[in-house]
This record gives sequence, C-alpha cells and structure tokens, in this order.
Amino acid sequence: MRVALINPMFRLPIDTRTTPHMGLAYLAAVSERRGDEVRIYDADIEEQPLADFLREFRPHLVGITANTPQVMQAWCTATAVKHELDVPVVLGGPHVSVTPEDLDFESLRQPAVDMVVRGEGEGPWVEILDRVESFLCDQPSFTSRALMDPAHVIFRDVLGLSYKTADGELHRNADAVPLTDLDGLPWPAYHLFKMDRYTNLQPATDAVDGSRSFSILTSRGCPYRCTFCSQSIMPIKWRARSPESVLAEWSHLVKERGALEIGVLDDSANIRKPRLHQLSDLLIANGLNHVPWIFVNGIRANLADLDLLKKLKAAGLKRTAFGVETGDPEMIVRVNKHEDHDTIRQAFRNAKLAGIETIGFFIIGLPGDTRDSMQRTIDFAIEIDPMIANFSMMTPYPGTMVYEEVKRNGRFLMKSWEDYVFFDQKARYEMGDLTAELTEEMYRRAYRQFYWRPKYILRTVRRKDFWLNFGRNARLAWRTVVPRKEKTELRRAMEASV
Ligand code: B12
Ligand code: SF4
Repeated sequence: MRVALINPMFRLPIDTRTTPHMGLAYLAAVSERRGDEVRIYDADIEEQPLADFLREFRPHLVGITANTPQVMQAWCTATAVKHELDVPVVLGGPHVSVTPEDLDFESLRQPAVDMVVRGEGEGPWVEILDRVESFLCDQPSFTSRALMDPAHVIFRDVLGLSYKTADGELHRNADAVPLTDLDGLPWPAYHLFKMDRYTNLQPATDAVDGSRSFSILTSRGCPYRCTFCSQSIMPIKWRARSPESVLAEWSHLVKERGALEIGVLDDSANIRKPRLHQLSDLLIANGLNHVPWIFVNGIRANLADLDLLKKLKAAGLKRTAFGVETGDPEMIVRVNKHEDHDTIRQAFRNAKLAGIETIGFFIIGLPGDTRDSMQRTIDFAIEIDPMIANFSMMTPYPGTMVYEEVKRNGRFLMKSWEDYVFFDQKARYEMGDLTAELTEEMYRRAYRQFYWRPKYILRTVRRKDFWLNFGRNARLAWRTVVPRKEKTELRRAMEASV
C-alpha cells in the first residue's frame, strides 16, 4: 500500500531547531517492514505544496501527527487531504491521546478525521494498515465511507483506536498494551526525511551544520508523574532497549549516516544506571565516543552520580539537561519531583566535575508559586549556574494534574490550542494571587537576572560556538523581544501552507 505520514506545520514562535519527527520515523519504519511504500511530508521543511504531493503520490492511507499546539493545523491538513483524495485519515500523537478530556473525540468530530490512535502508535498503526489492505483487496472502487460503514466491523477490536463510523457514531476501543520488546522495533526510517533541511540539535548553542544531527531513543516512558508533565503517550512503565541494540543503531548513525552529533530523546534515560554503564563501555570499545552526544530532555538528578557521569563523558556525552523546575523547597514537593535541592546541587556539581556541560529546565508560575518562591527559583538557577538555563512559563497541558487544578481553581488564558506553546512570553493561566502580570514579570526577571550577569556574559563570549553562531543568536534575541510580530508571521505561513 502507499502510505503518507504528515507532520503539520508548526514552527515555534522563535527560531529553534527543526528535527525529523521520531514518532513518524518509527511509524514509517514499521510500515516499510510490512511492505508498504511510505512517504513523509514534513510541512516544517517541505517546499512542495501538500496538494501536489498528494496528487503525485496518491496514498491509500494518510496518518497525521499532532501535539497540542499543532492539533488545529492537523485538522486543516486533514481537510486539505480529503479535498484532494477520498482516503482514510488517521490522527495520532500526544494531544489526541488525552482521553479524560475526550480529545480523541474532539478530533473525530472534525469531518475530515476518520480514526485516532491513542498512545504508542506502532501496534495500532500496523493493525489499521492490515485491515485497510484486506478491505482494499475486496473493494477495487474504494471509498472511505465504505471503509467506515457501520455494517463492517473491521476496526472494532483494534486496541488503542478511536474511530468514527460513516453514520457519525464515535467509538473508543480499549487501550493498547504498551510495547514490551523495544529491541524488536525497526530503526526510525531516517532515509525518508530530507535530512539536509533540518537544523542541528541545539542551534542556539552549537555551530554544527544541519543535516548531520540524529536522535535516538534508548528507553520509553517514565516511572515518575510530575504534576506539570504531559504523559499521554508513554505509559508509566519504563521500558529500555538493550545496550547492544542501542549500540547497533548508534553505530549505523555514525558510520552509515555520518552523524556529527546525536541527541538521546528519552524522557528519563538513567532510570537503570548499570544499563548506561554498559552502553558507555560499548561506545568506547567500538570507537564511537568521538561523536558528541546530548541528553536533550534531562536525566534524573537523583540517579546522576559522579562515577556514572564520568563514564558517560568518556563515552562522548557532551551535555546533559536536568529538570530542576523550582528552587522552592515546598514547591518541589508539590510538583511530585521526588528530588530535593541538595540532590540537584550535587548532580550539577558532578556533571561539572566530569566535564559535562549542563542545561537546567525551570518553570515560572507553577500553581502555588508566589513572588518569593519564583525568586527562589531564579536564585537557585544562579547558584547551580548551568551553561543554559531554560525558564518556561507554566503551560497546563490537558491530562496533567496542573491542568485539573487550574480547571478547578483558576482561569485559563489561552484562546485556542495553538496558544499552548511556551516560548511566547505570555502567562497561560491565573489562579489566586498568581496573576498573569506577576508570572510574566518574574519570567522576564529570570532571564534578565540569569543571563545579564557579568560572569555569565564573560563565560559565554569565551565560547567559540558563541561567535560561530553570533548571527543566529542575535536574531534569536531579537525575536524573543518581539514575539508578537513573529507569531503573526507564523500564523500567516501556517494558513498559507494548507
Ligand atoms: C523531542 C521532543 C521535541 C522536539 C522535537 C519534536 C518533534 N518534531 O518530534 C522539539 C524540541 C522540537 C519539541 C518541541 C515541542 N514540544 Co516536544 N517533545 C519531545 C519529546 C521529548 C520526545 C518526542 C519523541 O520523539 N518521542 C518518541 C516518539 C516515538 O513518540 P511520539 O513522537 O509521541 O510518537 C508516538 C505516538 O505519539 C504515536 N503517534 C504520533 N504521531 C502519530 C501519528 C499517527 C498517524 C499515529 C497512528 C500515531 C502517532 O505513535 C508514535 C510512535 O509510538 C516529547 C516527550 C515524549 N516522551 O514523547 C516532548 C513532547 C512531545 N513535547 C511537548 C511539547 C509541549 C512541545 C512544544 C509544544 C513545547 C513548546 N516549545 O511550546 C514544542 C512543539 C514543537 C513542534 N514543532 O511541534 C509535549 C507535548 C504535550 C502535548 N500535549 O502536546 C511532550 C509530550 C513533552 C511533555 N511531556 O510535556 N519537542
Ligand atoms: S518531568 Fe521528567 S521525571 Fe517528571 S514525569 Fe515528566 S519525564 Fe518523568
């Protein structure tokens, strides 16, 4: 079958990176293993109009991915697909997987959306392909209406699927069982992406030309449940690949794809430390440690001892992030972090001793935050002094505990799902004494106080990468100052894209 997978346009309001979509890369890989002809249309980097792509490729099935700020664009894309072809359209991704809020049904109510896959997609996606294919064999003159006819019950037992029959009825099947054998998955199908059009992993910091940066997933899920974190896709059960399986893919990325840097995208890569020791030993033994790599999303501070970090450094780890979230001792308990500030201090000390660059993720405006607690977050960021401090204003994603709390006791300030980006300098909710003005003031103060320190400026201008990247950094700083104009341009580009 011919299968198209689409990432709807959603560039961030500031100029950050674009990377191949790993979820689509995995779905493409399992489709190819099934024998399908697959194409990926990534609207963020594509020059060909979508209509031309569809007319040329004429897929039998279209899959579209959607996180929360992207979902409205996903609906527009679905409409554009149906305008060109009568073909079943499936949506998947973090937004449509939030069932407590009926967000699968919200998408199914869009006329152009036929099916929604909730959670990890590989299993349900292959099931859908199998069933559409057998239906196609019997029905040479195929219509999506016939496929979704309530008289056929072909999707009734596909786990993890919500769907709409042609009579308009919405159905939600039981959840799919999380994948257990991650080693059994094929590698993400990077060969289907126009790799030369993507940026490097952290373009504001590193001056590596695009196209040669790859991501890898060595584990899935996270056993923790922080109150602000959107965990609609990955189940609470943490599952890992074997070090040997990771090594094989890593080696392929370096030797066959010429990777110049690798980003490990795991939510919590260091849950089982011996696994990382083994992986590091293998990378060193196989001479792969010359390619720098980064823990993009942060590792747990409570599991980052000096011994492990030194080993990771020897294996090529250049930089790691840690989710610090808050500098206030009461707030860190309230967000369910299961870490204390001494542990976090020690993790940053260990990383620095091991020679690893650090990123700290901080949240301004958590429920319960006050001027004093937010100031403690800024002070703590200055104290632990990471190479990059990333402050974001609390954005309550549906399905999180913070979202429930704001729904009960506060007031959302977002007008549509598109506003759920957090580089926009706008507070997303108000609750009690935590007003939008206060959150925005403290957010600006956080950046000012952290980045405008003479010590920090001196350290930064001494970095070679800073000068190599000067033009881009200046542009980025400018866009952070004038986000509104940027957002209008973004919206115009998005509207023009479908
Ligand atoms: C890497 C990453 C990024 C990267 C790259 C994003 C990308 N293009 O993939 C960058 C830094 C650019 C990024 C940006 C943002 N991200 Co991000 N990101 C992640 C992260 C850490 C890993 C994504 C990943 O590769 N996962 C592994 C793959 C295998 O999973 P997947 O992509 O979800 O795909 C699986 C399923 O979702 C499903 N599926 C997905 N699409 C489809 C489509 C079909 C048809 C089907 C059948 C199934 C299906 O099947 C896939 C295979 O199992 C996740 C956290 C996480 N654990 O997922 C957050 C996450 C996805 N990001 C999140 C957010 C909020 C953002 C931003 C909105 C933040 C912001 N700045 O405002 C932006 C949006 C940018 C954008 N352009 O869309 C949230 C999404 C929450 C939500 N409700 O939408 C997450 C879940 C983090 C979190 N825990 O809060 N992100
Ligand atoms: S923030 Fe990190 S540790 Fe907390 S639930 Fe999300 S992925 Fe897990």
